[in-house]
Amino acid sequence: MNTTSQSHSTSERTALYADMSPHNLTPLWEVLHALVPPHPRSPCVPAFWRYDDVRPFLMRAGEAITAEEAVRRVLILENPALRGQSCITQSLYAGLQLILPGEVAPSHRHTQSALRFVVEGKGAFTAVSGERTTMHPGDFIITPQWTWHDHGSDADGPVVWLDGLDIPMIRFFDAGFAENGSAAQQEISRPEGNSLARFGTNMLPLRYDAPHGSTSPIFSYPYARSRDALAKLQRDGAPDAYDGHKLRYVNPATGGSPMPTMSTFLQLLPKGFAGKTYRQTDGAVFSVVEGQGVATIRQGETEARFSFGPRDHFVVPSWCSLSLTASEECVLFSYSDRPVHQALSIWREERLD
Ligand code: GTQ
Repeated sequence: MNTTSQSHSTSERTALYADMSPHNLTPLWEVLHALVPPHPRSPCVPAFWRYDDVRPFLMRAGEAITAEEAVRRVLILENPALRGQSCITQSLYAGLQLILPGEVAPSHRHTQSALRFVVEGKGAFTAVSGERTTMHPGDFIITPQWTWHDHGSDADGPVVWLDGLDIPMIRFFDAGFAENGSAAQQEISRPEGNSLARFGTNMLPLRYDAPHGSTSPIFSYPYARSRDALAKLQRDGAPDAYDGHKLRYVNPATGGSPMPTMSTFLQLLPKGFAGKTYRQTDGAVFSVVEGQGVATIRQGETEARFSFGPRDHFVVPSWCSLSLTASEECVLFSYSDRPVHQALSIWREERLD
């Protein structure tokens, strides 16, 4: 009896699905569990890019195409589970950009926000809204959305930086606009360091009028300053059991994240640090600046262990648990989509162990 009614309903359902499909109708009950999961199940996987493996391809790209022709000569760090989608998590983009001496990456602007984290070399510059910033390893530099920006290099060797953009988020909202500049390089109207003087000393101009909306007015957060702060924190107190000594970069005018869509962090793990395990809803991309350590990332039953050193990169997808250990004193930069989670009141963190 039961069997009969079940097979009857199965055939009835199959017919229903087939008949309504041409009308672009589909039954919720077949997908409800996946649509409203009990906890996040990211399709992204943890992944690791060793700089020694990546660098030769960057240098080959330098021979294969000029910065001018490429517009941006970048190798995208693609999540292995999302190949072809130009993203490292569902919401974030990451790439390594190469600029060679004398080259120009021409001026353009777009609604995507960008961060640069300098990985190798010094003496390249980026120009934003009429002001140049010279790049040094470990500097965190911002390109606010819809500002003209071009990159160039007076260096004597290659300069490589990590590009972090919110490209997948802007794509999700179908809100991407872009324009090319009329000249390859924008006109410089302010001396270098001007924005840091106006906004970067815990002071603001009297009649402060946020020049870039909710994005930080500071273009460059020099490594020397942030590194010095971490050294003093280490000297003065014990590290957090999960994060070591970890600071977040801020928009000095609001105390919020430097960009509306991305948070950025710098952390120091003391030599011998064995961090406890945590997970967060914001997936994060890490760039190693100094030291040697191991990132252990668990996703469901699968565990990945990445032994990292300077200039390596890795991604920790949403709700994967992470623990960090350091055999040498480490400094790690990272960025994530946390401000969006917080704006939507969906950010969660669990501190395990
Ligand atoms: O430097 O403007 O990696 O527009 C991807 C898109 C860099 C940039 C990227 C971009 C840029």
